[in-house]
Amino acid sequence: MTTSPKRKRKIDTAAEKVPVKAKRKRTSDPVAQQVLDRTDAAGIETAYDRHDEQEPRCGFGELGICCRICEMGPCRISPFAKGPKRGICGATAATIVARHLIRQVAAGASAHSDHGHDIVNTLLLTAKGSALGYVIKSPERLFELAAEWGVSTEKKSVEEVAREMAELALKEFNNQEGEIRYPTLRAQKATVERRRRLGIMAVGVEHEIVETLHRTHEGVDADYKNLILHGLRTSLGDGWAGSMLATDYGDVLFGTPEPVRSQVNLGVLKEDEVNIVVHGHEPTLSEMVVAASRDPEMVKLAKEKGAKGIMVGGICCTANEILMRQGAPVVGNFLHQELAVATGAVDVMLVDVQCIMPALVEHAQRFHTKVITTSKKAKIPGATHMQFDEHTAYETAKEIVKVAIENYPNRGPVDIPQGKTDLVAGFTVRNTFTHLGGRYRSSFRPLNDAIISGRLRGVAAVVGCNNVKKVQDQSHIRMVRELIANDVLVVMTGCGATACAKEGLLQPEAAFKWAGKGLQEICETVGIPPVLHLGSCVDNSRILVALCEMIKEGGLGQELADLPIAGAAPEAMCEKAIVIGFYCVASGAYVNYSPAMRVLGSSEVTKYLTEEIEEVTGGKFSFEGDPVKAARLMIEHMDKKRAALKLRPMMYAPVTAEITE
Ligand code: BF8
Ligand code: SF4
Repeated sequence: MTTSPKRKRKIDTAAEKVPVKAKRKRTSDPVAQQVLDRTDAAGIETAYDRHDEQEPRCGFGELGICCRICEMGPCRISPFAKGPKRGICGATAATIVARHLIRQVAAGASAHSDHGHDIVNTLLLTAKGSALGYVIKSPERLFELAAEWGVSTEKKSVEEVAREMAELALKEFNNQEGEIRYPTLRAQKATVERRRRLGIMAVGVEHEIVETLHRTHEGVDADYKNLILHGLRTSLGDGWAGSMLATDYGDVLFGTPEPVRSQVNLGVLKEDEVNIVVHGHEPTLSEMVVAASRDPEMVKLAKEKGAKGIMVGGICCTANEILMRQGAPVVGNFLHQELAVATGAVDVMLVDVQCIMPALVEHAQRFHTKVITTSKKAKIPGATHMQFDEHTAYETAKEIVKVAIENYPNRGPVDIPQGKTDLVAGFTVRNTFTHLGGRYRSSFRPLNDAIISGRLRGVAAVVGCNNVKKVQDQSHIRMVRELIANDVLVVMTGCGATACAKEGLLQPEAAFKWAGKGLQEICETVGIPPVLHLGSCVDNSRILVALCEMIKEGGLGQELADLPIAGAAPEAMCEKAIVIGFYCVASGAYVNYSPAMRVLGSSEVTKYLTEEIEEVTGGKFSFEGDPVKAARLMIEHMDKKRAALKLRPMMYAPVTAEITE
């Protein structure tokens, strides 16, 4: 791991060295490449072109040392011997970097948590009978949560319990005193005590976000360590409340996932069917659209227009939501959004919130595709807006499906690349480990035993986005291949999971091709892939819970920081990825994050995040840009933890990962 800005820039900006005009390698996905070749030939612009247009980047921005928080600014700190070392108010590089970083944490936390808030609210409306079309699909999960939260269910209907639970959950968002509920219910005592000692136990989701904005206002908190501690607290409000509630209440409302087979990549689009691509994040919208597309009235209408049926597939995390619960096909990850439209086969691109490129609208105008926005929080000039409202969700979903059907005959030339890959998804804390415990026993014992005996080295969570600064999917694939070759069980969410799914890593057979012998034995016995898809980005909370369960099972230490585990976001793109990194480090995990956060302009902040913070939370960051080197750092960390726990040596030597993509 490197901390000096100079060295770091060398790793993370390798793409910048390529002359702007030369077409650099943009994707490791051959299916995506086919479409890029066509967009190039037709002179159709994509995010890759806009990336190149931005070169060369502003060095101050990249290093995080420009501040525009107050109207005396903007101020810049010189990274060189000469030039200003303080802003007009006296803020140093460390203050500026830390302030901006925790603002990013707060923005990421608010994105996840606002999404969680909407799901809880939809459950409340459903319980009251005013959200037409929604039903509580998993009363079992609801009653389980009620038992965990100490809410009596005796002589109460499902709706009564749901209402009470939703009202309690809403308080987690706007609590003004006390603590969020999940850490004491789910984390270890030592972890809870550590957080209390540090003063980083979140009071409520919004409380911490508001305080972040206050602390980072001009002339408030100037102490970088104090700022970062509050960033950790804010992130815990997301990971252990906002996101965790999104997952739990999503499971109650839309059903708890079970392992499911499906397919991924642009080849899932259908030449002879109406194609609706749902893109964004909230299952409240996508679940209804999937249901409406299966409505016999809609199917009949589609046939009248000459289509054989209606295909609903997803992009980004909404894809993961409908994949996990409905087995719906995945059209692609973040950098597939423009490519899907460029096939000419998308009749409607339906978007809600987050990760939606505004460029989609202009791009879609070159084809017949209609871009429909649905959230009052996310409108794009030029798009058709059809306001989605929980009270009338099903009706609106049907209207949207109708627009797609009506648009089907308007298609111009269609060119769908034939590539698609089979995958298995739908893993959760419970069902994964029911598998690992054998068919009849739900227990983490076999997982812990496999780690203790040296059959498995540990568990790695590889999560996050695509980033146009990197070759699409390449870092995810290379890192995961290296990890599984070294007997590390990998869990994934978000666009990273889609990247590896496209590569075939989410099939049980992948274990025989690429995993080390120990991991292979586990996969064979249990019938799971070496890489487990745990869902969307808010479902990273499933990983936190799984880790707590591992500690509870015994033999692997007292808190999360003791476990032989590591996390990574090798193609991180947005503020949501930053907050995830933060709550993992706050929870005691080692996290490799790349491209590096924009902190390298302050050696103090960089050192704090990559070294000193380990003394505080038990976790830390590294910013290694090479995915294989990063995987080795993660393995090194796991080995250090294994040694501290005095676990047995690894049973098998790693296989050499032969990377060809
Ligand atoms: O919340 S992985 S690009 S889709 S942010 Fe966005 Fe990143 Fe994809 Fe999902 Ni997560
Ligand atoms: Fe400059 Fe300080 Fe204002 Fe930032 S807050 S713009 S460093 S004067």
